[in-house]
Amino acid sequence: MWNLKIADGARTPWLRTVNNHLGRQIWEFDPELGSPQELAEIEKVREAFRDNRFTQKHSSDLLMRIQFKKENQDSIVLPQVSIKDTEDISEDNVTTTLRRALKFHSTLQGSDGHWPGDYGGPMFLLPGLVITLSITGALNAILSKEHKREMCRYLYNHQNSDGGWGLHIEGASTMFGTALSYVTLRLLGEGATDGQGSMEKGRQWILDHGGATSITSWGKMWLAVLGVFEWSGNNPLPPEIWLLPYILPFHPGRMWCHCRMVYLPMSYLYGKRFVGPITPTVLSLRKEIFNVPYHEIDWNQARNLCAKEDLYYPHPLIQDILWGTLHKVVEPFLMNWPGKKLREKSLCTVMEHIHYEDENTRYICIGPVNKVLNMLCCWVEDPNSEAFKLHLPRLYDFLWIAEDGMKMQGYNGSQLWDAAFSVQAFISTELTDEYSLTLRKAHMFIKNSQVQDDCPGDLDFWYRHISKGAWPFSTADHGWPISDCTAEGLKAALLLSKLSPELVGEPLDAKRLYDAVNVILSLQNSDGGYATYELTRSYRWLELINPAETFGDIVIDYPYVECTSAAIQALSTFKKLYPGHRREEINLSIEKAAVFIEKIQAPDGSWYGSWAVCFTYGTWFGIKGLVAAGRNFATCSSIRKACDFLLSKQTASGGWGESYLSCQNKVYTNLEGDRSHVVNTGWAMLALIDAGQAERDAKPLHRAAKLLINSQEENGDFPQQEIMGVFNRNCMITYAAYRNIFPIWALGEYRCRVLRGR
Ligand code: LAN
Repeated sequence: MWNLKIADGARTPWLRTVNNHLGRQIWEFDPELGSPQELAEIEKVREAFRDNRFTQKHSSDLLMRIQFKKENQDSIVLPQVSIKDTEDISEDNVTTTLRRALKFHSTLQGSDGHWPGDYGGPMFLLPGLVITLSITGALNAILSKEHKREMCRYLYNHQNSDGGWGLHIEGASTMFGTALSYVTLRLLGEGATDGQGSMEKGRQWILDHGGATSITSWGKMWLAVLGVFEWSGNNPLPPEIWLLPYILPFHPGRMWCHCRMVYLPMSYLYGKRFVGPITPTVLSLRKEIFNVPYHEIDWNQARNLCAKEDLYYPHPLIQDILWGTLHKVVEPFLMNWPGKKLREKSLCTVMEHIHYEDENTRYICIGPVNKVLNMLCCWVEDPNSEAFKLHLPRLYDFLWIAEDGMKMQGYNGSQLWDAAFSVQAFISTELTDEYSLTLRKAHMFIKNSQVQDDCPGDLDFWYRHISKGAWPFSTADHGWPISDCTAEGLKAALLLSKLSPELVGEPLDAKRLYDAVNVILSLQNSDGGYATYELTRSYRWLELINPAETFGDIVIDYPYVECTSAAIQALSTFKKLYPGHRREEINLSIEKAAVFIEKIQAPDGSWYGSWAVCFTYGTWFGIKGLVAAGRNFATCSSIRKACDFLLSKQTASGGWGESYLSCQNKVYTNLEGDRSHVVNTGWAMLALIDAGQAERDAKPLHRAAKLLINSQEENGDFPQQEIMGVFNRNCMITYAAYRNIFPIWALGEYRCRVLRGR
């Protein structure tokens, strides 16, 4: 049986850590484990997922739940609450629902204090892992047959009924998703004909949509390293860009760190025109996924092909000219003497930056794409290197298993983020005395996950911002500082510091709180806004050279309503407790940030949220930021408009339900059938409560609360509905803990601020 291990790693010699692996969540297969009943239960949930896979595409993280249920067997659950349409909500109803929810959410907490969970969703990540492992010959060493079986299960489970695969689990089929998933299944050992017709259908989808020549640029790169695409069919990614002076607006050091860190190893592989070993499977794939014989493909034309299903950000003409010139004029020079000298030098520079990133993330790397690409580059540089060995065990940090199979996650988890939100949700209920053990553990986790040091060396040279005092999104070992994670971490730490240390443990040292404040202040842009990991370092027009057809807004780190609002909230909470510390700077910063938030509000009163779906999320942050900055419904027209906006989107069922299409199209879109979603409902309630809706007309809040209460399941859990996270406008990502966190938080505030009128 699969077994989730928490904060484990001490026995693996090639793992480094700054805090005893806190937050590490790894699935291991143990053939000895599991009673016949447990195994049967797992089989049952797998079958149920498969049977409903076209209607419920999101798994419910049931393998973890089954394991935790076993570990908490003795717990008694209060009886379920259900409120009829005509009935009013009593405080008892809410309190019982909350007790049930808090108890259940506590059983999902890991021994180290964090809430482990599924962070899957994107479909283009697993292929990167499997291609890299096949090339480096590490496939069988890293993936057991159980791993492979579960990965195949995952891929088959997420194949759309038309035979193709989407960019993410809920998306319509794309060439990027389909060609890479197909290739991955083949590399995992599946035949071109599988007996079920799934492989045939997948292949047919590829051929019907123009063949793999029309895959997106990232797909072209993966197929090229594998040996099923020619490098001459790729647009140039010259590593020499790293040698240019920083003053240039398109210097990679000025780009969004995710963009910079993905194109860094890609430029190494491109610069070397690296191709892995040509195996019989590779040769066969060359025949399977193209409409014309491989040697007859027009690779020059292929450079700019992209299936219409994949096209979210079409290349502007300037890119075609730019890539054409680089391809035809500059590359031939750099590939031959004397230009080759420059190429060699830039490859060395690129490799230095790769090693720096690897070392300073303990080989986790900033994200799942550069993780496997960096690992591949280390192997290309030296297959026997220590660096490659240090990379291998960290692959497991990205794998997660649920009833839909084993997936590659979008990060090494969302540990700190979920812990910080969970703490705020628990505290909102004012039932903290009863759940102090949960809070104490979470407090430990948060305290020990703060980043203690800046990266080594000259930060400017490595294009790095300060990290000391920041909180990461996942774990301290990952270590990249993020503005809103620092803010949410700080908020959680400050709220906990107000509770009795006997219940929740000693508060964080003031000095470390000051460090966090320092990070937050240092990340504010001159216009008052906050971007994600760094200051905004270049101009919006740089998006013109975004070569990734499937992603929007990736080239620079833009300011976001979420990050800006979180910074205001953290600073204003801090200043109430430490009014003397950097008072003027903090006041100024809060005011500038609030003005920025007002400025970016849409005319209809909403804010576009970039990191979850979408207007309900953004508007929650918009309102919350303005309120934290001291504005209110009476004094601030932005807040009034935002409330009108939210109220206008409440559905007949009393909740809110927003589709991921909102993100892509930037137009508010209800879920199909105007269904409501517990997470959207939670955000909208939190926003309205913060804006004082209870004093004006509490009816919309009662209706929403009733919906949440009636949605709770028998064991205290809430249902997993549609996928709620998003990035780069177009790709969805799972936040498995949100279904518990936001109903708790919203009902907590509802109980204390609406029913009790605090
Ligand atoms: C994340 C996850 C965390 C997220 C929040 C902190 C929630 C957000 O408020 C700010 C942005 C951030 C840090 C974020 C940015 C984009 C990420 C890193 C991700 C969604 C996780 C995965 C995604 C990353 C870009 C996926 C890899 C794919 C590429 C296109 C490089």
